[in-house]
Amino acid sequence: MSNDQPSNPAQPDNDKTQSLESHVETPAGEMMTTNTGLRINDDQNTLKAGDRGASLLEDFIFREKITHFDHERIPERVVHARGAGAHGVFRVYESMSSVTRAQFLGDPSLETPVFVRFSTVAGSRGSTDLARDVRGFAVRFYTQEGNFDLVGNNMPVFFIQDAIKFPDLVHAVKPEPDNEIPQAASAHDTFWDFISIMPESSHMIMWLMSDRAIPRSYRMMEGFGVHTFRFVNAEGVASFVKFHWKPLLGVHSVAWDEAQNISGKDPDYHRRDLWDNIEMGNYPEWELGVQIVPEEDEFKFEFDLLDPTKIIPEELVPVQRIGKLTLNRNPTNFFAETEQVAFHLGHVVPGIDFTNDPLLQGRLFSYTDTQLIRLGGPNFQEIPINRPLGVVHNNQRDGYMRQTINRGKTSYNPNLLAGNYPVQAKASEGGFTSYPERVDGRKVRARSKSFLDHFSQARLFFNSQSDPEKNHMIDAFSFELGKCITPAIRERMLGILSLIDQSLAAGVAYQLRLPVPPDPALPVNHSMPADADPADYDPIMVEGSLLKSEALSMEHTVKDTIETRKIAFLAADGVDELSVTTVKNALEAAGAVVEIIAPRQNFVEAENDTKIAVDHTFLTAASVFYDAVYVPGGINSAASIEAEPDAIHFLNEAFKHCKAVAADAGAIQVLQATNFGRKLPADYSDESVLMEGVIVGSDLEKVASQFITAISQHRFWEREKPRKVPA
Ligand code: HDE
Repeated sequence: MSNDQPSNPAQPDNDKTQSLESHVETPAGEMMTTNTGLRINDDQNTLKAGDRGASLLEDFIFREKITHFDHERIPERVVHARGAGAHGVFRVYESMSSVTRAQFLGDPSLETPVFVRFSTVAGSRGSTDLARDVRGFAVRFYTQEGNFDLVGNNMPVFFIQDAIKFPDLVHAVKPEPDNEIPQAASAHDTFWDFISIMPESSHMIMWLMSDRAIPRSYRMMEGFGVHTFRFVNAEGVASFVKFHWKPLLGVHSVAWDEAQNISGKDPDYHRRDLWDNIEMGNYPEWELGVQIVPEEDEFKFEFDLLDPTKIIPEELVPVQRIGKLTLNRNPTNFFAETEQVAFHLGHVVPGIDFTNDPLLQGRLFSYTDTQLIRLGGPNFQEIPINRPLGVVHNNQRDGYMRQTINRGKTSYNPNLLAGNYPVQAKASEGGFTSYPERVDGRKVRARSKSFLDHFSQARLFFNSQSDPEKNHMIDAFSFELGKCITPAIRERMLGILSLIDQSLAAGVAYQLRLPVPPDPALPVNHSMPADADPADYDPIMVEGSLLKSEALSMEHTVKDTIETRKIAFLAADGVDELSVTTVKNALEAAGAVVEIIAPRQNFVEAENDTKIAVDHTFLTAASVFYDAVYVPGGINSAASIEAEPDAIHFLNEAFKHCKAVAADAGAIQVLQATNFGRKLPADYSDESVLMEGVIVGSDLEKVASQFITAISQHRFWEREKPRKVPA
């Protein structure tokens, strides 16, 4: 092993990435060796008896190489198999020591190294990034007090309330066991069969059928710890806490048709987007948010804080933004880091503790257990990416692939032979002590009555969506149920939907051409206790008084930046160079990334004979990879683009997917050749904004600035109103 070069020296180092360097192998300038360090003279031919064979068993070089190859694969994760990782750092803004004794949250001068892995849940390792699915958002903090893993998702609730149902849920959503179809998709019978008889999934299903399930980028997703955790301060005072990650670029999604297209054209879309942006120095950032509830307020809510199918609406307990996560370094090796990282929500530090959420409790068992089969034995914590920053001292010994060389004769405690070392740490010395929550009760297999309202928050979610978001959900349900082949499943699901919202059920029923289930005449407040007098009933959350939560709709997300957005310029020979550079410079100054798409590779020759580098052709690019499109002027270029069916399709598709489109007035003929520009007058006079999100003009500075405003809106969903825009 040698440790000369980090893979990308421009990306910052931290204590963890430096510690990984001692394990890095770099082949530059080195000779090839066997695993025992013997230099290899011929790696092209096996050892044979004569040049026509047979091969000799003696060939230890061949045997070593092939044997290693034969054993290269490890089992993929049973869920979250497909993922992408990155290194980074976290820093708290102000000390949180009043609520938690966790050191990394108590000291703003501390920069904590992190490793993050994003994932989809249902698909295999090689499946598409753009599946309609939950996204994993697992963050490891390498703190001075040990590793803390916040193993969350991009949705704040879960399908089930009790961990014992997890294998059933996963078996239902994974490809069906007889023919292993479909891959990375929930749109099939077994999933909806299960869901249609699991009303506790109702809230999560609303998130899954919303646009949150098809993010534009990992960099534009929220993250949630889901369960209620506990903070404990140095005085031993506890409070409940929900964790959030808020992306500084806002929360954005693609259109479903766009997602399906991307899945075919670039199944690595999210992985590539994360990698490329870190390489470009566009470091993704999130703020860590916490909702803190004092212990004494545990029962003040209409729902149970221990129920993982419930959120605490931000209107009831605001999210405090307490620190920032920045991802600033790509892994050196996918397998060594992203594949071998072993997250576990039982990896906590003093000051962070658990609650009795039955899903959380079950996860505490599952994560270590799964690493034993996935990584092959009990020493997986010694794999470089899993090691904590400090040295590990305990009496655990041996096992497959042991790396540590433990000095001394003792491997037990107490001992006198070695002075009783390693010695237990007092709480004041950083020793972890569990929060002494009082627990007593009978042994029962039961579900708490406080977990039984499955519909109020599902309804709150639907009510909180904008009209386009609601339409997308109706379409998503109609797609998914439309792919189910057993009619009874569709009918049962309509029954569930009608308990959530009658207009939702009616919209889906219309598309499935099934009767709308009868209006269940829902009570205003589902979970008001039976013995309560409605006049006096005044808990913190009454559904009637919290009909909508702004935080649940993506309509209210960050829409004032085009940073890192990808814009396609469609150009051909004869393009007006000024038109390209003026708009390109303006977009790049605002932080966007511009790529030139042309009929042929390499370059286009501008009107003024300069050569402009081409990034892609219509063969290798597609509109679905970009957030917006610009058509620069130049008579010959415009004529060539107009005559290029793939270019016209590019524009039609971008329009269909509600993206911003702009053109130099000199390229008006290109827009006139599209579905949406057909009605433009031939004698077009400079008007700038033609319709929402479509800009044409000859004042290039003005076009650029209007284009920037339009791109920052992300998508013009209004265009879908007449529904089904052709492309
Ligand atoms: Fe997981 N989950 N999970 N999960 N989960 C795994 O652990 C499990 C749940 C989550 O990038 C597995 O190392 C059970 C909720 C993420 O490596 C496994 C239950 C949430 C990742 C497992 C849940 C998650 C996993 C598979 C119900 C959001 C990927 C491989 C009680 C808060 C981590 C592995 C990575 C991975 C079990 C429910 C998030 C089998 C039993 C709720 C982000 O241990």
